Amino acid sequence: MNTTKILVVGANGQLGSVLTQALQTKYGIEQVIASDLYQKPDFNGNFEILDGTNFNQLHEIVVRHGITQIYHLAAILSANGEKDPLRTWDINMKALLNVLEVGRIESIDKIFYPSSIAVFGNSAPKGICPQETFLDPSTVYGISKATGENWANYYFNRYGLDVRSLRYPGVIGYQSLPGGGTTDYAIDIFHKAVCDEPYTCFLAKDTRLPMIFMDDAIKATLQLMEAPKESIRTRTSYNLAGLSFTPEEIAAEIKKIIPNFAISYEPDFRQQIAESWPQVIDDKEAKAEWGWQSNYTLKDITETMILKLQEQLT
Ligand code: AKB
Repeated sequence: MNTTKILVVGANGQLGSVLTQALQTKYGIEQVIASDLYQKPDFNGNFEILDGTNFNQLHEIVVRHGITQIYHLAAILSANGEKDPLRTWDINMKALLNVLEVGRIESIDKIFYPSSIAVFGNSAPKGICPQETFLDPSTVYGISKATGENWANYYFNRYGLDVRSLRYPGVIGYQSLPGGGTTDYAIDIFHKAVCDEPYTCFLAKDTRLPMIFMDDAIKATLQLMEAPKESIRTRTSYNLAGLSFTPEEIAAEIKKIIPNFAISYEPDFRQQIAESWPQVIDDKEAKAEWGWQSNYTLKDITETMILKLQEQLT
């Protein structure tokens, strides 16, 4: 009998929507409860309206469905978060602490908490950034993620709660749209290219950032959550790398398929955020401890993004 019952908090988001489908495929549609502030009209499966900052609502849903695992994906991202820092802190932290507390009270088997490369700031190495380094985030989103990592570690050490976490780079996928991040340009650019429109990039052409293809991000998440408990030696959050590139490099790759594609650069406040992040991530702990291996090159990603978006948008 399948006893795993999963709650996805923030199932409407860029990663949440794709991860929900992957979990439905893996565990069966009845075993997954998606939740968010509202239900999308085309959603297929079990859904609960949930504001993650409301402890009682969360607790009631967890008890009623007999939830055994929680994937907590709801958060305000780096660029949007800067518009209202105190609200961002409040929402990001309250929702996480609610999930951890419910996890503790209801003896939840496993919790997934996404962290981000936004935990790194100007004191971390820009070149190749190791797992263990100084964390001085430049955004309130990054501060909330770095703090969240420490709370995850605390709940593991203090209560034995099995919380697992990845520091995602920018996630690139055709299935869903991002919302309010600094790495969003790497998805916007494909939407414009496929619609034969010019793209004005909000980052400078040589801004190198760590990214990962959606399929790899989902694979890493499922792999981490399936790994035997004893192999998870990092209880804050694992560095996770896919590849790193600049806007100029991705534009050049797009032009190989869409030669007329035109790009210009008008860096805004997000440039400063991007410059505070590392350019390349060292994920050797993830590779050694639970067998992580990334699969996609910039060429693979560009070809797949264009093909899939052409099917969807044209
Ligand atoms: C963002 O740009 O804020 C996110 C992230 C790197 O966590 N995509």
